[in-house]
Amino acid sequence: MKKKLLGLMLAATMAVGMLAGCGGSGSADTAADTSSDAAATEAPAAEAEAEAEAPAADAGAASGDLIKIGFAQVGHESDWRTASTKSCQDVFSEANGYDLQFVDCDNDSAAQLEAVRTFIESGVDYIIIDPIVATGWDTVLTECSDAGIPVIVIDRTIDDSDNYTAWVGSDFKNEGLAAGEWLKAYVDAKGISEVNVLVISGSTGASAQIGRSEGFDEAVAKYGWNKLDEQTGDFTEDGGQEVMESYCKSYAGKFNVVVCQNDNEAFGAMTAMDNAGISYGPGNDVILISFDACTAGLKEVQAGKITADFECNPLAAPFVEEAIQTLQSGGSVDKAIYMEEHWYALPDAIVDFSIDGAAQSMTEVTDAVIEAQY
Ligand code: GZL
Repeated sequence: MKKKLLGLMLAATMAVGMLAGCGGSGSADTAADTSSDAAATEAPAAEAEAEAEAPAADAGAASGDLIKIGFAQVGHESDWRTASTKSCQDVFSEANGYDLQFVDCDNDSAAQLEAVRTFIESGVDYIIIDPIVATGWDTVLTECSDAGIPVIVIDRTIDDSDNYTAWVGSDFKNEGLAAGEWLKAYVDAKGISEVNVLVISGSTGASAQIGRSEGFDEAVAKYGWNKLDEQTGDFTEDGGQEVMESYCKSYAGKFNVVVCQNDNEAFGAMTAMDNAGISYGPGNDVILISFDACTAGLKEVQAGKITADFECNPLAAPFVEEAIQTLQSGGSVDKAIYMEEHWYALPDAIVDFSIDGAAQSMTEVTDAVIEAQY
């Protein structure tokens, strides 16, 4: 863990921000904004400017006082989320010079907007948001801007406004594309001609769900696979089990690939398939694909249950702190910083594949890799 974090922090200082299109249809549920003039706009994501000049941070924060941070976190739905929360709480500690106001929004978009407004009222120096859903943010971001409070978005994207200082996260569509292109290379290598796939997607309207679905669906269309169904498991183990139980009844004997959009859904799907007597993992009836690659997920790869796991890195906090320190010293920060991510499997499932012509490398899951994971 420490090695990986250090690597990321060094990478953070070298990270080259890319112009964020922060694409995504934003066509799903939107945050229910309670303010009177709220209107969840459906405008397509605006291109982010290259360099964002944040409103001047509170002078008081520069006087050696603790820097006051408000963090509105999605919830506590997954191992990934636990790691994300811990990373922020470890970095933004009082010992490091911060006063962190943390709110677990329990996957409730209205509560998340309310938390941000509470941060504004309490006069924090910075606001960090991991947006539960990608739209419905324009009004409250304007309120932050009017209050002169820089907002840093982490992990999931906001697709209906670019009125924030920076975003630190992952390219979710690329994760979906990686899973699709890997699956093509893998079934070809194994001589599997038919792909009948079931998808258990993440929380509807979350940019992680939108991007992963979009990327994987490109492979489905490109290779003419048969996608039997896609239902949301809400990024939870219970959700994954519930959907997989339904699938085992509706599609018994008709599927040979299951894609879960995070590890906790995969754990639930494994329970359901065990109960239904369906074998999965390398050399078995069903190819099980997952995302996140948390420690527990990699253990299931090593155990021969999950065939391939596509990482989404939760350790954004060091990148965010780097940005805040830059802003504190009057500097400007890149609009988008992308996290480093890897694709994991056992040797038997490590195959060569590329995304839009860019060759991809895969990482073998070993005890040492698991030990270093989050
Ligand atoms: C993705 C993150 C997702 C994870 C899930 O960046 O927002 O939310 O993939 C988590 O585990 O619930």
